[in-house]
Amino acid sequence: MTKPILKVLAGEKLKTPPIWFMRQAGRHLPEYLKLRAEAKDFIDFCFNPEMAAEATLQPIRRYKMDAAILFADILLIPIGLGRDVRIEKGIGPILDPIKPGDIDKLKLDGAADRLSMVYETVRRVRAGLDDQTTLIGFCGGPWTVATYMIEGKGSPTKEKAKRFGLENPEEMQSLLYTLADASADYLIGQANAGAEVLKIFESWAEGLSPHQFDAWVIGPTVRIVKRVRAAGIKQPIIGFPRGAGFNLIAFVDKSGIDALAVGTDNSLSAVREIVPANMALQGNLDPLALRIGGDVLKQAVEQVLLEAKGPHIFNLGHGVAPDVKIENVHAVINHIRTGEAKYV
Ligand code: 1CP
Repeated sequence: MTKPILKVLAGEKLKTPPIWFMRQAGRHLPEYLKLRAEAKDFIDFCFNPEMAAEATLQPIRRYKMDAAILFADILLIPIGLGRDVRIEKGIGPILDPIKPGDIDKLKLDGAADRLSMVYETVRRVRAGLDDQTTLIGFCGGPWTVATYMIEGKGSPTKEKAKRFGLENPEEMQSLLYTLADASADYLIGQANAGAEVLKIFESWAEGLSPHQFDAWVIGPTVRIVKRVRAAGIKQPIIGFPRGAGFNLIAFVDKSGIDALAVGTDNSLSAVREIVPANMALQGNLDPLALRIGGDVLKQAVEQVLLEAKGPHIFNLGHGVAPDVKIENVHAVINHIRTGEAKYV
């Protein structure tokens, strides 16, 4: 095993941590915006293996990141299940809000097969990577995907989704388990096509009571991990329950994930205390520091390096924002790889 990310995920602490950034592909890159202008819409872009593979590889060429993250979206799964999803410029995702009575009508049978264009993207990306760069496939956490399906759009409070779960607990479980099964099959498809690591983005795990977190986040995650393992898939799985707070302890204990991506709201050294010895941690530079640059960024990077004891993959605590300057990304990478901190 020579790829640095795979070594870290196997429990090795490297002198220089490997690096990749969530949302490293996409809107902060001029080459992405140019390519994106050629597609009819964002969903078409995701389903076009040539374009999606190119977008995946763009940050690898520009930054020599240690991992490529498949260019796709967590909201392809609802499409596989037969729901409409649009991504509107300046607004974000728009879906037809799902009602309790619609859940039985979701088309679980064949859901992951309807996303097979994504597996073709995975094959193309793998063929374009060298022997040091790892390809990460992913799905959304069922709760996070369900919030978009129920609310019909991004929501700061997720109140509608929480009400849905509290007022219709059985339908909620059925929705989350349907999403878990489709997502597991989708991850299996990606792994079989060449994804070397799998990640579950539970981006909206914040603000749940321990009971809600157990039912809506941990239960469905366990279901995904079990189904993926039952299919003989050995790829390490990174969990990212962003904003989980104290619920992180139960998540690490019960979910079955192999590594943990840590958000900006936790300290890596505190999280290290609650994970099994040698569990890889990924994170957790503040995305705002990457936007600001200069001394703020330099100090934030040094803080992360100081706190990351044990196996560590350097990343952000959340995604790269569209207004991030390319030279700031270069400065971070240079600082970590050469020890030279040239921030402007
Ligand atoms: O027009 C465009 O270019 C659309 C913008 C965009 C992009 C570039 C969307 C719509 N999705 C993506 C790509 C994407 N999404 C990737 C691959 C690129 C990479 O990481 O380098 C990945 C892994 C995602 C996953 C994703 N989509 C998440 C989980 C990760 C996270 O950042 O929390 C979530 C929550 C989404 C939903 C989504 N998709 C798109 C938007 C604008 C949103 C809403 C995000 C929000 O509500 O803040």
